[in-house]
Amino acid sequence: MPNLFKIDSSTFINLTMLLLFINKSIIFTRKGSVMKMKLQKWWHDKIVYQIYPKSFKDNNNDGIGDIKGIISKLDYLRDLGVDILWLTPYFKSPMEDNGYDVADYLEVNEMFGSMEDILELLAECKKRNMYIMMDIVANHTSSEHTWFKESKKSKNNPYRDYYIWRDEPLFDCQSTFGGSAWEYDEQTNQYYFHEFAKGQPDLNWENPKVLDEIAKCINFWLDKGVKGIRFDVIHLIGKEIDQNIHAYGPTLHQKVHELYKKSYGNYDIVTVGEAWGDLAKAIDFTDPKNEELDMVFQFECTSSTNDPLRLGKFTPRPIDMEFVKNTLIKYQNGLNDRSWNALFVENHDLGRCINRFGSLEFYDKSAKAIAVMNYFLKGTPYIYQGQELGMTNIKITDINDYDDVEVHGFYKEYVLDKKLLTYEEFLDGCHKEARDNNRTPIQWNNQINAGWNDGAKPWLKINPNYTEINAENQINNQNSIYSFYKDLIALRKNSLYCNTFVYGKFIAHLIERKNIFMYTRETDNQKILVVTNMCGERENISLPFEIEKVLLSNYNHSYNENITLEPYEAFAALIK
Ligand code: TEU
Ligand code: CA
Repeated sequence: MPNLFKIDSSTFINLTMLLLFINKSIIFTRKGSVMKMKLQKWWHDKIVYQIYPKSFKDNNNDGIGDIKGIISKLDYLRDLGVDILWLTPYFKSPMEDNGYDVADYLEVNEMFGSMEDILELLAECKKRNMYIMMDIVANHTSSEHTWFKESKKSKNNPYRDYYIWRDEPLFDCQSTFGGSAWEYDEQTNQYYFHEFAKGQPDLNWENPKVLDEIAKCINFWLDKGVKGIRFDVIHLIGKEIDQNIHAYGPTLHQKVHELYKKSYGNYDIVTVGEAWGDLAKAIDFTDPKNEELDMVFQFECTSSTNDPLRLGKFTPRPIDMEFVKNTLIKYQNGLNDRSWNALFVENHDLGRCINRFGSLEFYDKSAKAIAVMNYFLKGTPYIYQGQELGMTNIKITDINDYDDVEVHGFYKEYVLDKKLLTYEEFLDGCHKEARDNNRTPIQWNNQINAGWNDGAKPWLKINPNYTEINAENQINNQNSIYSFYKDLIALRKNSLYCNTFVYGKFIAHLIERKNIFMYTRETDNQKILVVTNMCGERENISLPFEIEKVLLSNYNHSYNENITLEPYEAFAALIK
């Protein structure tokens, strides 16, 4: 009688391959005679959209955005084509830093709604094949967190070592938001350390209990169906305060790996770290064999307008697009085949990309060119709310109309205390770089309060240009920035080209041309060319390729070998 359970080795290999194909976790490509394995993840072809809940949509008309507001716009987001919604912290918080001061990781911020609302959001996302990415602040909590309230009580309190307490301020450390990073506390006659605002005491990661607590908080949400995590300032958790080491402390990677093991490594989710550093550090974090993070945000491009020789972001300098190009190329080549890039030009801490990377003179073309340049690179595209509408920086002329703790911290330090900048100079810097530029309410239509709510005073001013720049205006206009983003996403996901956009090799061309960013994405059987003129002048180029078909363009041109590119002209094309 034949043994039904006995299979020969080749059948076994075929079955295994079949299973792996079905599972979509591994693909095989032939390179010469060698079989090469590549790991495929469910999120590799997905687009992330960042939501700042306080500003996205105010459903109950109390002047603050909310979760119900997000739910009401899910179809808008689905139509745009995005898959993963990264929500900045929606946890209980006194909002000194708009939620990055967490008072309880397991509770929903009442301003935004309830636990039921979050569960409803998760369920509504699921119906639309969309996912939620949460934002975990592991470096610090709010001073309103029970851990800190306990910690403050006495030197013997079991929570004392959850935070960093010293008898004296060390090394004259400055807070990221201006002023000293040490705050005196009368009750126990010691100082606690806060890298950010006073209300954001740093957790003491040298205490192993801290890691266990954070792991528990993460698992709580992953068990509810959250599918991604963005880690706030994760490069800071290994700090050695007594040696004045803040970023990339000696135990950082060991801690992140341990967190992976105790929490998210046991779930099939996607992770991205906010990690200010360089390419080598990005590789350490994201090399899959290290089991830490899937990708990190690199800030070399977005922070290049901050003048380090003067007062950083409050004395901005013009963007150097050649530097941006070379930096993008460096990360594409550096992470290629090893780990994964996070592609972004905006977030809730930056000004709008048209103001920073593009040109108001060529408003429409530069908005589209920035998208082409960035989102056909290899990696995961992140779009920040309103970016797809071409929202711009807001002109604020009264310091009191800014909300951000960072603006007020540096206003006090640079203008009032040290008199390094005049009021006008400071406001000028804010107009270019302040975080509030990206936090103004989303402009949904040209009605009262831009359709963001029904007329209650918004927590932050609405950009008066909402009468022109708003979603309703753009959704049915084929030439709008919104439609361009939608077309771009659809193209990236088109089954004919998707594999090339997601996995194709990145190769830069015409690198020596200052204002031109030209690259190809290549697989064994397909090549796609991406060309961007990154400046407001005409540029002539000779194409080293033959174009088969233009796939997306911000001008209606047909292209042959010699091209005169208009200011901010950008296109993607299939080439032979
Ligand atoms: O930001 C970290 C950070 O160092 C900067 O982005 C900072 O916000 C500042 O703009 C530099 O000039 C993260 C969050 O993204 C930010 O919103 C929080 O305020 C901060 O951490 C503290 O949690
Ligand atoms: Ca509200």
